[in-house]
Amino acid sequence: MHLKDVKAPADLKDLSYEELGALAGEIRDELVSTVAQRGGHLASNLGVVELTMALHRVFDLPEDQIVFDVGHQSYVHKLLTGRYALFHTLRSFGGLSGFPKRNESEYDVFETGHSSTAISAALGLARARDYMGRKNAVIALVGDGALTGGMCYEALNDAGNAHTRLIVILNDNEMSIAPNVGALSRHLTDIRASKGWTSTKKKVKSGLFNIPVIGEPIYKMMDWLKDTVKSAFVDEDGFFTALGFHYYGPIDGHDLKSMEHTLRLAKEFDGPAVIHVLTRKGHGYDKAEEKPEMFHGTPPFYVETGGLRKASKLPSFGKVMARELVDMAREDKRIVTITAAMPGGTGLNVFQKEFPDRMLDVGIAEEHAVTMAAGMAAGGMKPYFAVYATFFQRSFDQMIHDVCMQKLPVTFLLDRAGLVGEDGATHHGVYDLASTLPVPNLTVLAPRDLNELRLMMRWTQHHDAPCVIRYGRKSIDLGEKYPCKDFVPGKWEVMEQGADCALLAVGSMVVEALETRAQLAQLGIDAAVINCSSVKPMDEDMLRSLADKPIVTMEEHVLTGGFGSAVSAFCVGEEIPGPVLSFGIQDTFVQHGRRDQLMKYLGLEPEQMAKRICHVLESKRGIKHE
Ligand SMILES: Cc1ncc(C[n+]2csc(CCOP(=O)(O)OP(=O)(O)O)c2C)c(N)n1
Repeated sequence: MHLKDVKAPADLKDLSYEELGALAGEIRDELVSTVAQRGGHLASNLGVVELTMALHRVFDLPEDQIVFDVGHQSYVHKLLTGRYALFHTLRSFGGLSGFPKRNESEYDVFETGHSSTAISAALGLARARDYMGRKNAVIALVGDGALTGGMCYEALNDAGNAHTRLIVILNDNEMSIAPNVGALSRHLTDIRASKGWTSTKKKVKSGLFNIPVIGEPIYKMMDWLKDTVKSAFVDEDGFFTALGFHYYGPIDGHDLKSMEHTLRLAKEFDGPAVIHVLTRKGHGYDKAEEKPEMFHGTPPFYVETGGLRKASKLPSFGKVMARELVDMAREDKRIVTITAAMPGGTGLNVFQKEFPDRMLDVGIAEEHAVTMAAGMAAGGMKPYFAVYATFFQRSFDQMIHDVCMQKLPVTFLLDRAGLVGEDGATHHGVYDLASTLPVPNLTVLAPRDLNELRLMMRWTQHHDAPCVIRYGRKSIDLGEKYPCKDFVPGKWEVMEQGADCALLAVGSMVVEALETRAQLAQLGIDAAVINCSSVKPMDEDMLRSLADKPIVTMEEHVLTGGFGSAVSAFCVGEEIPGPVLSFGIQDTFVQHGRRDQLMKYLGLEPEQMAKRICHVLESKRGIKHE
C-alpha cells in the first residue's frame, strides 16, 4: 500500500512490518518535499513518523482521541487521516493548516499551537468521556520541550489523582527548538542513561547467561518477551510514579514493534499512564538530523543542500535588538536577557554568544520568565525578556501584577507582533496592545523600522520603569529616505506633511501608510503621515493640533482595545473629533497564509485603504475626488 491510498488509520492495521517500513519512507519523502516548498515544522515531524503510525494502528481513531501538544508535529497524522491529497496546500491561504484544526478533520479533536496544553485538554476529554459513559482512550502527545511549561505540571498533578484513564506520551528527543533546558530535562537524561531499556535488557541477558546450560537458549527463546520485560522492569521512575502515573519506558520511538507493544499495554491500563518514548528529531533526512534547530521551523529550502530558497537581505528586528543589547551590556553590568526556549527565533543567541552567562533560557515558561524578571529587577538588575507577542499572552497577569504594579524596570521585547503569516491563528501577535495599553506604569513602543528600534533600545537603558517594544516578522529599513534622528517617548514624528487628512500609523503600518499616501495622491488627496511609535504615552499635543483635520489610524492589531481605540478615547475626553477611520483587524481569528494575502483579505493593502479613505472623506466632507 502506498501513502496516496491511505484514506483512514484503519488502512494501516493489516499491513506487515515490511510494508509499514516502506510507508514510513514514503511519509518522510512527502514531509521533506512539501516542507521544502511550503516551509514548516520539519524536524519534529520526521521524528514522530513511527510513533504516529503506531498510534494509528493500536488505537481506533476517531473514537480514541489524540491531542497533539503544540500541534506542530501533526503532519504525519494529517497524512494518515485522509489529507494526503491536500497536503501540498500545507500552510497556504485556504489550504491545510500547519496545526490541528477541528474544522479540517474529525481526527483533529483539539486545536493547539501554544505549548504545554495537551495534558490539560486530554484530561478534560477523558473526564467528558467518563461523564458521558463512553469507553474510548484519550492520549496526550507531549514533547520534552513542552514539558518545561508550567501548565503540564498543573495537569499532571490533577490527572495523577483523577482516577481516570489517560495516556501521556512523552516524546523525548532532548530538544525543544534549541537543546532542552531545566532540571526535568536533566532527569530524563538520567533515566535514559541509568534505567534505559538497553541496560535493562543487558541485566536480563547477563542474569540468564549466568544460569549454566539452559540460560542462553532461554534468552534466545525470549525474544518475544523482551518488550514485556522492558516495560515491567523499568517502571520505577520517581517523578511520574510519585504523581500517580504508571510509567512505561523508555522505549525506542523508531522501533514500531516495541512501541505498539507498549501502547497496547497502556491501552489496557486502568488509570493514568506515561509512556516515555525516545525519538531523534529530523530522523531520516540528514540535513535536519544535523541541524534540528534550523529545521524545527523552516522557510522553503532546497532538499539537496538544505539551503534556504530566499535569504532576507535585511537583518531581523530580533538580531538588531540583540546587537544593540550587546553594546549596551558591555557598559552596563545590570543588563541580563531572558528567553522562553527561543534563543534563535528572538535573536538572543547573538547576545548569548557574547555573554553566555547573561542569557537565561527558562524553558517554555513565559509566566515564570516575567515574574523571575521582576525578581531580578527588584534585586537591582535590568532584565530584557525577548518573546513572541503571541506567547507573551501567557504572561498577562505576571506583567500587570509582578512587574507594572511595582514599577520594576523590566523591558518586554515582543517579536512577531502583527500577522505572522503561515503559522496562522494561534501565532498572530495581534492582542498585545489591547493587553498592555490599559496597564499603568507601562510605556508601549512600536518602532517604524530597524533604525528607530536601535534608538529605542538605547532609551530603555536609562528608563527606570517597565516598557514594551513590539516589532514584526518583516524587517523594515526606511533609513535612506527617512533617517531616524531621535526617539522621545510621547512625541510623534511627522514623516510627510499633508493638507487633506493625517494618517496616524503604528510600527509596521508606517511603511503601509507611506504607500497609502502615494495612492491617495493619485486620487487627488494630500495626506500627512505620522509615525506614532510612542503608542503610550501618546503625543497628546499633536493630537490636539490635528483637531481640524480628518485623522485615520492604522495598526497591525485587533481594532478593539488597540491604538485606534486609544486615540478615539483620548479624543472623546478632549472633546475633539476622533478618527474618521481606523484600520486594523476586525473581530475575527485570522487564518494562515502569506502576510500579503492576509493583509488583502483584511482590507489593509495600501490601495484598499486609499479607496476607503477617499470614500469616507467624500461622504464626510462632501469633497468629490476623481
Ligand atoms: C507558549 C509557547 N511558547 C513557545 C512556543 C514555540 N515553540 C514551538 S515548538 C517549541 C519546542 C517544543 O519542543 P518539544 O515539545 O520537545 O517538541 P519537538 O519539536 O522537540 O518535538 C517551542 C518552544 C510555543 N509554541 N508555545
